[in-house]
Amino acid sequence: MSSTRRVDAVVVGAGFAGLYMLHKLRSEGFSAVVFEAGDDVGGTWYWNRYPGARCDVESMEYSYGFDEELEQTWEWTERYASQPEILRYANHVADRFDLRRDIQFQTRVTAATFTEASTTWRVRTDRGHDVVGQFLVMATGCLSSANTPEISGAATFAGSSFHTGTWPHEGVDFTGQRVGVIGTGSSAIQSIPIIAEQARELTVFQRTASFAVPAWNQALDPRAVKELKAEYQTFRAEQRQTATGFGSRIKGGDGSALDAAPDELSRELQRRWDYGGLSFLGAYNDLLIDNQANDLAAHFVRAKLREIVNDPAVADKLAPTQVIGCKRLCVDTGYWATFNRPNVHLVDLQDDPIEAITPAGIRTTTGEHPLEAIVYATGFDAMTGALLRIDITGRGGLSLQEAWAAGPRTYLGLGVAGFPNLFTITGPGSPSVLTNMLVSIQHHVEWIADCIGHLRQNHLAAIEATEPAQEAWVDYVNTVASFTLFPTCNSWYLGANVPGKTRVFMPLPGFPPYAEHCAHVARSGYEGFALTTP
Ligand code: NA7
Repeated sequence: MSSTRRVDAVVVGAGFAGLYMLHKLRSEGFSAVVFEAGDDVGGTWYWNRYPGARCDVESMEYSYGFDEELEQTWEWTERYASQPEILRYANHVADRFDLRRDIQFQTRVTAATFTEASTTWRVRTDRGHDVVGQFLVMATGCLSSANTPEISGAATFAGSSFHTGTWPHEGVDFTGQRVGVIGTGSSAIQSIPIIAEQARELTVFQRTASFAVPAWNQALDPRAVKELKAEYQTFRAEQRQTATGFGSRIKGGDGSALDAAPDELSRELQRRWDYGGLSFLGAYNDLLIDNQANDLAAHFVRAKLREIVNDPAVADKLAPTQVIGCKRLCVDTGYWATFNRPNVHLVDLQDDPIEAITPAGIRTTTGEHPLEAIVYATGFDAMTGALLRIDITGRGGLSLQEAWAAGPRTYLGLGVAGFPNLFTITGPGSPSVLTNMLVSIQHHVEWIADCIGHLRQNHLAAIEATEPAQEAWVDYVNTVASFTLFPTCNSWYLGANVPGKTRVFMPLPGFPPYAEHCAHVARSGYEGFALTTP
């Protein structure tokens, strides 16, 4: 099919970023069209339907704060919302603001080309759309391009294969099957306990052991919800004052772990463990900065692992050796205890690597593991994958692939030199995946809408990050990252999980100074950006 349309803005993606961007643009009087590859809204929560999929940020925090009636009327049922509930929320938002009429589903954007004469973007899709917009907003998500490793023989496997990030909508019944899970990141850690209950045998193929802290998920207490809703906006403001955009109500965390007496340290870590969730890493202010401090927390969690897992040899293999929090900390429900089940087996790929996938299963150096199903819980080409698979061409024919050949380069994680009027929501160089995504998304959408409003008000045609500002920003992000322990392991934050991807630390730690800087840039008339007249 073919259609031609002119709009103020083209938005790519109908996850939480795209939905709010569309609503915001429309409410400020701009016309917009959204293209979405899925057949409905929800982004990450549309695709990641694996068993046990759940957000690791608490539901009362992982929600939009831009509409009072929305936040007052929507009822979360659990401390950590499940994927189906979050998807229902996304659908509720789409219905409430009548968003679907401007979203083109089942449509993948294939190319976007900047036309200098008209300062517009021409966008093409796999269904033949040809749309011209003054602005192009990439709401493509940070974890939306599934990473399936190329393992020799994978195509010959006679059983069924699944990726956690593109799970079948109708679900999968593993009853009576021998199942292999490759990977031990968050998706694996959430799904393994549930698959283990169904499957006849479950073999977990672990390349790097992960740290996990308990979720202690439970039904929300209606009284506590009511109390929080009575001051929801104050709560949201507090969120924005935390480094990660969540966990503002958990007291403490100001001092150094190295200054704490041993019994005080174990009391505090135990308190955080009993509280549950990612706030464990907020126990002290140097856990992600100082190796020695980090060791104390890592040691505490490894000791918990040894209490939970009965077989010391299995516990040894499950014990992570990297810095805790260097890879995103997993939040689990019964993950390590699952290895006490007689039908669950662990293959440590460090000692016993995969040689090939065969028609009958997975062959490692010690032999074949017969399987009827393989689950790839192997993560994503994070932060840049979804952007780079679109053929984006900026000024002077420069492609984004060329511009980012040595790793992503942005100004504020919002704009890219050479690509005028293009915005990346939660792009590399912004706090994004190190924060509560809903806080970062809301911040970016509002900043972008203000920026576009500024251009309209001042009769400007284009905004583009300048090279020097971008250069300085990339240096700044690297410098901030270098003060942390994040660059010390092979995480997807660095692109290290995807063979051949340039190793660059992509997100920027610390939400409040970043948000303040973005506000300053806007107040100063968009310092670091070049603004041009028609
Ligand atoms: P992650 O966290 O990237 O985990 C992927 C896992 O898959 C991780 O254990 C990887 O090991 C493993 N992996 C990747 N490639 C291979 C190959 N080739 N062989 C064996 N094992 C492999 O993705 P998730 O989906 O679990 O979670 C993503 C985010 O979603 C998470 O952080 C939360 O924010 C929600 P590695 O560690 O690279 O050695």
